[in-house]
Amino acid sequence: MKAIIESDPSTPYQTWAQAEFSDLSGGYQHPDAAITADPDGDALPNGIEYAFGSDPRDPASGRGQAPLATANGCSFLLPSIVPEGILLRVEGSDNLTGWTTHATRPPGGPWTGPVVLTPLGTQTRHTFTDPAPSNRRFFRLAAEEP
Ligand SMILES: [Ca+2]
Repeated sequence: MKAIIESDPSTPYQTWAQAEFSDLSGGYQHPDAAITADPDGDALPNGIEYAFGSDPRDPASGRGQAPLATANGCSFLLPSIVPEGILLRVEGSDNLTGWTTHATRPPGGPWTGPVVLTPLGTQTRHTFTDPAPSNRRFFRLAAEEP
């Protein structure tokens, strides 16, 4: 016997996921609706799709968010308005296994360090200097529900 427990979404992310994945069994509770899932395979997890307002089921909708290397660091396209209930982090690594948080933006708050993000022109692309430069560095933008 299999029991299906349904409940209403209770967070802003869950409400968004329910709308995006309502056709799947369980809606926002379906594995494809998880904040770290990437059902369209575009390498942007649902939390980032939510933050940028892109379509989590259309791999063409989220183009342009990839970090770009600069001389001493990296630049990111960041959402100008972060939706409710999501925390964003810019993270760096030299081995893809251990990640260090460089900057954090809580819901409704500004970006905080230790690394300073500097807006470039449009206010959506930000650049920063790598605090631990080496021959090989990786950066990512992560999203989670706080
Ligand atoms: Ca995706």
